[in-house]
Amino acid sequence: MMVDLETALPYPFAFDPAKTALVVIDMQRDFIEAGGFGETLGNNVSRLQVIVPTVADLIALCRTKGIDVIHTRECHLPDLSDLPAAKRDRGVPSLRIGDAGPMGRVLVAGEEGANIIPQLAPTAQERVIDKPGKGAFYATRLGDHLAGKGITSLIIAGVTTEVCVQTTMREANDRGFECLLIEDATESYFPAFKAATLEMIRAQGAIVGWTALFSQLKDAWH
Ligand code: C5J
Repeated sequence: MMVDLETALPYPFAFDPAKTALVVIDMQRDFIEAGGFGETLGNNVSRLQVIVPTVADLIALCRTKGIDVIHTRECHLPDLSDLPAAKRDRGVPSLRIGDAGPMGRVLVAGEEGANIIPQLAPTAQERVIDKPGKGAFYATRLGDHLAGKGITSLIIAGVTTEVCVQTTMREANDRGFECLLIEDATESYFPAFKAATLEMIRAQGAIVGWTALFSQLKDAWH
Protein backbone atom coordinates (compact mmCIF):
# COMPACT_ATOMS: atom_id res chain seq x y z
CA MET A 1 0.00 0.00 0.00
CA MET A 2 1.28 3.47 -0.90
CA VAL A 3 2.33 5.87 1.86
CA ASP A 4 1.23 9.44 1.19
CA LEU A 5 3.44 11.94 2.98
CA GLU A 6 1.27 14.99 2.53
CA THR A 7 3.48 17.26 4.64
CA ALA A 8 6.61 16.75 2.52
CA LEU A 9 8.08 19.75 0.77
CA PRO A 10 7.66 21.12 -1.81
CA TYR A 11 4.51 18.99 -2.26
CA PRO A 12 3.25 15.58 -1.10
CA PHE A 13 5.60 12.63 -1.57
CA ALA A 14 4.05 9.21 -2.19
CA PHE A 15 6.05 5.99 -1.98
CA ASP A 16 5.48 2.27 -2.12
CA PRO A 17 7.35 0.70 0.83
CA ALA A 18 7.83 -2.48 -1.19
CA LYS A 19 9.91 -0.46 -3.68
CA THR A 20 11.67 1.83 -1.19
CA ALA A 21 15.06 1.64 0.54
CA LEU A 22 16.64 3.71 3.29
CA VAL A 23 20.17 4.93 2.49
CA VAL A 24 22.15 6.13 5.51
CA ILE A 25 25.17 8.07 4.33
CA ASP A 26 28.58 7.99 6.04
CA MET A 27 27.57 7.96 9.72
CA GLN A 28 31.17 7.04 10.48
CA ARG A 29 33.44 7.69 13.42
CA ASP A 30 35.77 9.66 11.10
CA PHE A 31 33.09 12.30 10.51
CA ILE A 32 31.21 12.26 13.82
CA GLU A 33 33.75 11.61 16.56
CA ALA A 34 36.65 13.68 17.81
CA GLY A 35 40.01 12.71 16.33
CA GLY A 36 38.62 11.74 12.92
CA PHE A 37 38.83 13.15 9.43
CA GLY A 38 36.09 15.75 9.97
CA GLU A 39 37.94 17.25 12.89
CA THR A 40 41.30 17.20 11.07
CA LEU A 41 39.66 19.45 8.47
CA GLY A 42 38.94 21.96 11.24
CA ASN A 43 35.26 21.17 11.80
CA ASN A 44 33.23 21.08 15.01
CA VAL A 45 32.06 17.47 14.92
CA SER A 46 29.61 17.92 17.81
CA ARG A 47 27.26 19.58 15.29
CA LEU A 48 26.77 16.20 13.60
CA GLN A 49 26.20 14.28 16.83
CA VAL A 50 22.78 15.85 17.43
CA ILE A 51 21.13 13.84 14.65
CA VAL A 52 22.27 10.44 15.91
CA PRO A 53 19.08 9.67 17.95
CA THR A 54 16.84 10.66 15.01
CA VAL A 55 18.84 8.57 12.55
CA ALA A 56 18.59 5.66 15.00
CA ASP A 57 14.80 6.12 15.19
CA LEU A 58 14.57 6.31 11.39
CA ILE A 59 16.57 3.11 10.97
CA ALA A 60 14.41 1.41 13.61
CA LEU A 61 11.22 2.51 11.84
CA CYS A 62 12.46 1.22 8.47
CA ARG A 63 13.54 -2.08 10.03
CA THR A 64 10.09 -2.44 11.61
CA LYS A 65 8.48 -1.77 8.24
CA GLY A 66 10.74 -4.35 6.61
CA ILE A 67 12.32 -2.05 4.05
CA ASP A 68 15.89 -2.46 2.85
CA VAL A 69 18.37 -0.48 4.99
CA ILE A 70 21.65 0.39 3.28
CA HIS A 71 24.62 2.07 4.95
CA THR A 72 27.47 3.80 3.14
CA ARG A 73 31.01 4.52 4.28
CA GLU A 74 33.37 6.95 2.60
CA CYS A 75 36.69 5.16 2.69
CA HIS A 76 39.60 3.97 0.58
CA LEU A 77 41.51 0.78 -0.04
CA PRO A 78 44.54 0.32 2.24
CA ASP A 79 46.90 0.82 -0.73
CA LEU A 80 45.03 4.06 -1.58
CA SER A 81 44.78 2.99 -5.23
CA ASP A 82 41.24 4.43 -5.33
CA LEU A 83 42.30 7.79 -3.90
CA PRO A 84 43.02 10.44 -6.54
CA ALA A 85 45.82 12.86 -5.70
CA ALA A 86 43.28 15.65 -6.21
CA LYS A 87 41.37 14.34 -3.18
CA ARG A 88 44.38 13.42 -1.03
CA ASP A 89 46.20 16.71 -1.49
CA ARG A 90 43.23 19.08 -1.18
CA GLY A 91 43.36 21.67 1.61
CA VAL A 92 45.55 21.78 4.69
CA PRO A 93 44.18 19.12 7.08
CA SER A 94 46.28 18.16 10.09
CA LEU A 95 46.02 14.55 8.85
CA ARG A 96 45.54 13.48 5.25
CA ILE A 97 43.55 10.46 4.06
CA GLY A 98 45.67 7.37 4.71
CA ASP A 99 47.72 8.96 7.53
CA ALA A 100 47.77 7.28 10.94
CA GLY A 101 45.47 9.05 13.42
CA PRO A 102 43.89 8.32 16.79
CA MET A 103 41.31 5.99 15.17
CA GLY A 104 43.72 4.29 12.78
CA ARG A 105 44.48 5.37 9.23
CA VAL A 106 42.15 8.20 8.20
CA LEU A 107 39.26 7.13 5.92
CA VAL A 108 40.80 3.73 5.17
CA ALA A 109 38.58 0.64 4.99
CA GLY A 110 38.98 -1.68 7.96
CA GLU A 111 40.28 1.04 10.31
CA GLU A 112 38.31 2.10 13.40
CA GLY A 113 37.59 5.58 12.07
CA ALA A 114 35.97 4.25 8.91
CA ASN A 115 33.46 2.22 10.91
CA ILE A 116 29.88 3.32 11.35
CA ILE A 117 29.33 4.69 14.85
CA PRO A 118 28.23 1.93 17.25
CA GLN A 119 24.84 3.58 17.96
CA LEU A 120 23.90 3.02 14.27
CA ALA A 121 25.64 -0.30 13.64
CA PRO A 122 24.26 -2.22 10.65
CA THR A 123 22.75 -5.65 11.23
CA ALA A 124 24.38 -8.65 9.60
CA GLN A 125 21.65 -8.61 6.91
CA GLU A 126 22.08 -4.96 5.93
CA ARG A 127 24.20 -3.93 2.98
CA VAL A 128 27.20 -1.69 3.68
CA ILE A 129 28.52 0.14 0.60
CA ASP A 130 32.11 1.40 0.77
CA LYS A 131 32.52 4.36 -1.57
CA PRO A 132 35.65 6.23 -2.61
CA GLY A 133 33.75 9.31 -3.77
CA LYS A 134 31.16 11.68 -2.43
CA GLY A 135 28.30 10.09 -4.35
CA ALA A 136 27.26 6.59 -3.28
CA PHE A 137 26.70 5.45 -6.90
CA TYR A 138 30.21 6.32 -8.11
CA ALA A 139 32.48 3.23 -8.30
CA THR A 140 30.15 1.08 -6.18
CA ARG A 141 27.54 -1.68 -6.66
CA LEU A 142 24.73 0.43 -5.16
CA GLY A 143 22.92 0.86 -8.49
CA ASP A 144 23.01 -2.90 -9.17
CA HIS A 145 21.84 -3.67 -5.65
CA LEU A 146 18.83 -1.34 -5.93
CA ALA A 147 17.96 -2.56 -9.43
CA GLY A 148 18.12 -6.17 -8.21
CA LYS A 149 15.58 -5.39 -5.52
CA GLY A 150 13.26 -3.36 -7.75
CA ILE A 151 13.75 -0.22 -5.65
CA THR A 152 12.42 3.01 -7.17
CA SER A 153 12.25 5.36 -4.14
CA LEU A 154 14.91 6.26 -1.61
CA ILE A 155 14.65 7.71 1.87
CA ILE A 156 17.97 9.41 2.61
CA ALA A 157 19.74 10.36 5.84
CA GLY A 158 23.30 10.98 7.00
CA VAL A 159 26.21 13.37 6.66
CA THR A 160 27.19 15.79 5.45
CA THR A 161 24.10 17.38 3.90
CA GLU A 162 25.77 19.43 1.19
CA VAL A 163 28.59 17.02 0.37
CA CYS A 164 27.96 13.25 0.31
CA VAL A 165 24.23 13.42 0.98
CA GLN A 166 23.48 15.96 -1.72
CA THR A 167 25.85 14.34 -4.22
CA THR A 168 24.22 10.94 -3.68
CA MET A 169 20.75 12.43 -3.97
CA ARG A 170 21.63 14.11 -7.25
CA GLU A 171 23.15 10.89 -8.59
CA ALA A 172 19.99 9.02 -7.57
CA ASN A 173 17.73 11.65 -9.12
CA ASP A 174 19.57 11.38 -12.43
CA ARG A 175 19.11 7.61 -12.30
CA GLY A 176 15.34 7.98 -11.94
CA PHE A 177 14.87 7.44 -8.20
CA GLU A 178 12.30 9.45 -6.24
CA CYS A 179 14.21 10.73 -3.21
CA LEU A 180 13.06 11.97 0.18
CA LEU A 181 15.67 13.56 2.48
CA ILE A 182 14.84 13.50 6.19
CA GLU A 183 15.67 17.01 7.40
CA ASP A 184 16.46 16.20 11.02
CA ALA A 185 18.36 13.03 10.09
CA THR A 186 20.99 14.91 8.09
CA GLU A 187 23.49 17.51 9.23
CA SER A 188 26.38 19.65 8.12
CA TYR A 189 29.36 21.26 9.83
CA PHE A 190 27.94 24.48 8.33
CA PRO A 191 24.30 25.37 9.21
CA ALA A 192 23.96 27.73 6.26
CA PHE A 193 25.06 25.00 3.84
CA LYS A 194 22.45 22.60 5.24
CA ALA A 195 19.70 25.19 4.91
CA ALA A 196 20.76 26.06 1.36
CA THR A 197 20.91 22.39 0.38
CA LEU A 198 17.40 21.67 1.64
CA GLU A 199 16.14 24.64 -0.33
CA MET A 200 17.93 23.78 -3.56
CA ILE A 201 16.82 20.13 -3.41
CA ARG A 202 13.12 21.03 -3.29
CA ALA A 203 13.27 24.15 -5.49
CA GLN A 204 11.65 24.30 -8.91
CA GLY A 205 9.09 21.61 -8.10
CA ALA A 206 11.40 19.12 -6.34
CA ILE A 207 14.12 19.37 -8.96
CA VAL A 208 16.28 16.97 -6.93
CA GLY A 209 13.69 15.58 -4.50
CA TRP A 210 11.59 16.12 -1.39
CA THR A 211 12.30 16.83 2.27
CA ALA A 212 10.34 16.13 5.47
CA LEU A 213 10.93 15.80 9.19
CA PHE A 214 11.21 12.33 10.70
CA SER A 215 8.05 12.87 12.78
CA GLN A 216 6.12 13.70 9.60
CA LEU A 217 7.31 10.49 7.92
CA LYS A 218 6.44 8.46 11.01
CA ASP A 219 2.96 9.99 11.30
CA ALA A 220 2.20 9.27 7.65
CA TRP A 221 3.49 5.68 7.73
CA HIS A 222 0.85 3.68 9.67
C1 C5J B 1 32.77 14.85 3.41
C2 C5J B 1 30.84 13.43 3.54
N1 C5J B 1 32.11 15.90 3.90
N2 C5J B 1 30.47 12.21 3.95
N3 C5J B 1 32.17 13.63 3.34
O1 C5J B 1 33.92 14.96 3.07
O2 C5J B 1 30.02 14.30 3.37
